Amino acid sequence: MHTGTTLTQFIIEEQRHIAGATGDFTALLNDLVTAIKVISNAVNKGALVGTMGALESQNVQGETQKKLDVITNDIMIRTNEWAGHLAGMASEEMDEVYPIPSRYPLGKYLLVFDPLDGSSNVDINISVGTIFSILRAPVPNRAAGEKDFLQPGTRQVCAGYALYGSSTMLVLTMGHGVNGFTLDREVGEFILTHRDMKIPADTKEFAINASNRRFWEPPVARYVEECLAGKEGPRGKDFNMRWVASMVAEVHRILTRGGVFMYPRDTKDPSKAGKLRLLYEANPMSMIVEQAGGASSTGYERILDMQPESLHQRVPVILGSKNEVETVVSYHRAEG
Ligand code: AHM
Ligand code: MG
Repeated sequence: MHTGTTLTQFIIEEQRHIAGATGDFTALLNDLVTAIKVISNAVNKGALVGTMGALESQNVQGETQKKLDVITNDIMIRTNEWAGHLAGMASEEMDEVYPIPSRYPLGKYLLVFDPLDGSSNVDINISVGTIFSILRAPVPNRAAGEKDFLQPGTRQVCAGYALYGSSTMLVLTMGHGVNGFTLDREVGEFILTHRDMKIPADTKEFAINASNRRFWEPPVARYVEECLAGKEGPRGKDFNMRWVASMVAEVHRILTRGGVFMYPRDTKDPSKAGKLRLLYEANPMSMIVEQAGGASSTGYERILDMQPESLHQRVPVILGSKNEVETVVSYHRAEG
């Protein structure tokens, strides 16, 4: 029986096209994939292994940590720190850059991740995910500090997410399109199932947390109002709405059938530019969406062009089907 193209085979074949590739990147991705399989297993076991529920602790953003936030962060660190490919790691769950312990060699890449995005969904058995971004260390083989991580999203070497849904999937871009792999649990391998994923340019589906409506800025309020007006309104078509509160599930739906996702800037807490974080949520998702033919913006600028100012910086996010994102951006321009 033929299993199809495994993720390992896919990555090695991709690397063959890159002159001077040493295999370091392939090895790094292999470790990352191991971490994702272990996390998938932990998420899937659920209440059987006592990992549900919250801890007393809060993360750097003042959010209550779930047990699985901490467990999955640990899995990412332990699986990726030892092999000598990284000069440092940063995560949603850690205040500071994680230095590679001195007993291990340093490498030329930086790994940034959200180990369990959408973790408020864990206790209710709804899809969650891991989001990651790989950058080049400005100085290879030297311990990286915060500044080294503050690179615009256009400099990402690789971005991806794992979705722990009804099946576990890994969706990946290395800057030449987007490919999706499904975990065959019995075989223990990710198999290429979604080659060259593309987001349709038009859509009739939008996603936003409408409980924040009274805090929205006028361009977003106008856009949503016009969608809700349906056939009789200025858009001349009926729209559908979804909100999973799990960005990975949301982006995966958009990659599969189109749509627009918004976590815009609002007036709820003026000290926060948005809810989602630039380095390990907005940037990797924006690279994936653009590589699949979609668009991603804050409403005012392309997310991937932003110069990050700090590790946990927040940013407004509007991403998905190209024509729809452009409509929202044009409403921001009109207001501005
Ligand atoms: P998290 O990293 O703490 O899980 O927060 C990010 C998540 C996203 O996955 C999701 O789009 C958003 O938060 C949902 O927010 P809200 O609960 O405000 O709807
Ligand atoms: Mg998150």
